Amino acid sequence: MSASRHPALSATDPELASFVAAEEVLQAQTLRLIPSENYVSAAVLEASGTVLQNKYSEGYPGRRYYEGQQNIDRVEALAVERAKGLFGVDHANVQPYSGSPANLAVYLAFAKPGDTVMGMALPMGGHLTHGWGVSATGSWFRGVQYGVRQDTGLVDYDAVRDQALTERPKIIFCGGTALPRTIDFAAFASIAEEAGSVLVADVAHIAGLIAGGAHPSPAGHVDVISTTTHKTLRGPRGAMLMCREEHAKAIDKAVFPGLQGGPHNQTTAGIAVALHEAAQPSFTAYAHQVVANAKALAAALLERGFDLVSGGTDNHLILIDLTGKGLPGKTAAKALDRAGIVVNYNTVPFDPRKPFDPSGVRIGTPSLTSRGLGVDHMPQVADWIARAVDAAAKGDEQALAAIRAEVAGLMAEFPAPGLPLS
Ligand code: DSN
Repeated sequence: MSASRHPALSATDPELASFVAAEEVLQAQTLRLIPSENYVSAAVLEASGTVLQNKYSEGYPGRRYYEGQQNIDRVEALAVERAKGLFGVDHANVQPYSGSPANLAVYLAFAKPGDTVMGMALPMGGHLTHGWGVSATGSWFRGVQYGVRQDTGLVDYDAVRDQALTERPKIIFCGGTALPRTIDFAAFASIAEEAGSVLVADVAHIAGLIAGGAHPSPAGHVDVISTTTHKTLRGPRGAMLMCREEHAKAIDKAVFPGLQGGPHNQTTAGIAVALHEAAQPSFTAYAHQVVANAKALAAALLERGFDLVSGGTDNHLILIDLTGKGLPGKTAAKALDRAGIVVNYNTVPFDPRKPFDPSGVRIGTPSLTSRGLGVDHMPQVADWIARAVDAAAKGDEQALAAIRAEVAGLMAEFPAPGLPLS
């Protein structure tokens, strides 16, 4: 960040400004493969940093507890209309602060403490808030968890049905954070109907793919769609809950006054801009390119002897099981970071290792696709990953430094949205 780009921040707080500047350089020069991250556009960045954040707006458009909402109401109503149009839903609430509060609001709307809720187990690819024990959702509710088959790495829908019919959960969550395969929303819908459960699709990871037509939509199949806005959807850090009209009141009441106070209006503005961007033909191309890149990267990794959970990917995400490489996921992730390739270590299904030092790394293509990298670059990316893992196993720091320089060289050719430095 140059002083001319953020003159007031640089003048007022040069120390903080230097941290932001360093982060901008880091994001520009590294190959960011964390599948839940992305680059927002300059327009989303601008909208997220506006004076809209000076307003308190508890309530909803036309029904606020504070005056002076002429402009805020228009911003939120625009975001809501765009969300409804893009995802084909009856109702949208754009106020949840992020994914976890959004999911908590779902519990508040449909369940009582102690009720049984069902979701994918965290180590199998689910999310903390889908009833996992260490989360409030697993403490306040009776969480029962499904997983994937050990032989295929895929969800066994017959097993999910049997479990749902035995447990009769109030809520079933589908979706997660480490799922490389297409979610069959219709199959979940028939299970939820049989079990008498409210079905929630947590599409935080794949919302952008759904918006761009690169993953089937849960709309029409599920009761509620929960999503963050900052992953493949390429918006600011926030969330949305979308639902059928019959659930609109319950969802709105749960978000406010049930759980949250005033919405973050500057974030709502950023979400509105991201939704506008996601409705453009260029975003449809982006979403399909994300998937094409992930498939090409998966194929290139398989060629280099990597073991991928479920054998590959249908979406933006690849889960690598490093057991066969003899390197723990955390060691690999840290070595890749030193090589300028940013990933996160992750459990793999049936992982014999602990979550803080698991067997896998999780990677994805949303960020590199936002920079314009295509399928032709994926063998190079796989090569860097293979070389870095090999170097880590040998403790070869020079090799990692050499990869870092090569990565920075390629990244310099592909400026990132919102990062003029690159
Ligand atoms: N932390 C997010 C992710 O990385 O997938 C999920 O909440």
